Amino acid sequence: MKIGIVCYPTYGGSGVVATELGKALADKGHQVHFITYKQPFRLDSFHENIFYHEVNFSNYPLFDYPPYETALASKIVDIAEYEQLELLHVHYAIPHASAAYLAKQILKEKGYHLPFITTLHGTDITLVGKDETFVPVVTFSINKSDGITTVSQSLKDTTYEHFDIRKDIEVIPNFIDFSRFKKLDKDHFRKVIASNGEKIIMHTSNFRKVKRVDDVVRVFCKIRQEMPAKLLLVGDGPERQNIEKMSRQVCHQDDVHFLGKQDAIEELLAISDLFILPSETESFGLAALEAMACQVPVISSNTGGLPEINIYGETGFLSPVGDVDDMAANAIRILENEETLAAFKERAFKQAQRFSLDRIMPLYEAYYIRVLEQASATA
Ligand code: GMT
Repeated sequence: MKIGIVCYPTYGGSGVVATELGKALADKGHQVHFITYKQPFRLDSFHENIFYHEVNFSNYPLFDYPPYETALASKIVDIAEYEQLELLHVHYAIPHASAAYLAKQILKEKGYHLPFITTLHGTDITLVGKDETFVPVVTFSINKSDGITTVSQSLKDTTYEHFDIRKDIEVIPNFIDFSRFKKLDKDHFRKVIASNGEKIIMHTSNFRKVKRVDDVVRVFCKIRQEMPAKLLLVGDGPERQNIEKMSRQVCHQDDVHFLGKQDAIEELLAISDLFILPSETESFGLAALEAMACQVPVISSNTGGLPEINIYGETGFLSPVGDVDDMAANAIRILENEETLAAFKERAFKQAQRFSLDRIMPLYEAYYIRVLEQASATA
């Protein structure tokens, strides 16, 4: 199959999922064409079945807001015709779904049929999409998609709740590539960070308000009162400076490490004992699943799709959003006893296996075939 994939190429879950899916499809012999404004950061090596097409546009002084959507739609038209794409898969509705619809209509005028699937990832629905400004276009372009998927049941429910969607939505959860995310032996590294055997707590995110990284620091302070521990904060974003300031006031500076953006997350997870994800909303929580794949239990908020991956009392614990006392108490429950910790680690790993790439990728392939059949029947 010849598939076009549109996604955000930078750091962020939706771009990671789109890129890893494209790579897996290419491994299975499909020809995959990424269409984005920058090379996706996980597209880091040559593959005979993967092609990258950059969306570029000249920055004419009249454009206070560069018309990316128009440039993207034009690029899709060009690549679809030239490469004879059979299907387009766009990740994150805004503005990819409306650009895909526009491209489809232009191609239709030329007698070319290009069905498209929209995968909703979370903030395109929960935060940005619900902004009144976007509602008409998001609703229209989701309804015009030939196939719609969400990454969790929770996101499917939220989409129906907040948008007037008249089509079926397929839930296809995010996945883990176990050839990359596995327990690695990094004991030497652990000794550098926690030379006195301290427990290592980790959080990774894009440091946006929705991630509530300040709660991570508060929970850590409470854990630190009970046992020696270190906190690794991985990632960068708008809230980082505030969090750094706050942590200097409330924690001992040697205990909290701000590591910035890191590519080799699996190496840091290899030395971690606990992962904290206290987000306000989280449609899936890929970061938590990556932790579990590396045998790290998760303390999370009880929101969005998180209960679909983090199982209470088995792979970690879930607390109401903002309840740092409960999160800290649960963290201590897991960490204070080595046997308990080992049992949580093992169960976290087992649960992550349910989301292996080998299990989830065929769901996408089967869905592609179904959508293509339906679309050609109605074309
Ligand atoms: O806000 C983010 O965390 C980034 C965002 C994205 O689209 O890059 O993540 C969303 O999609 C991820 C991949 O499907 C999910 O794992 C995240 O839960 C989701 N983020 C939120 O819902 C806040």
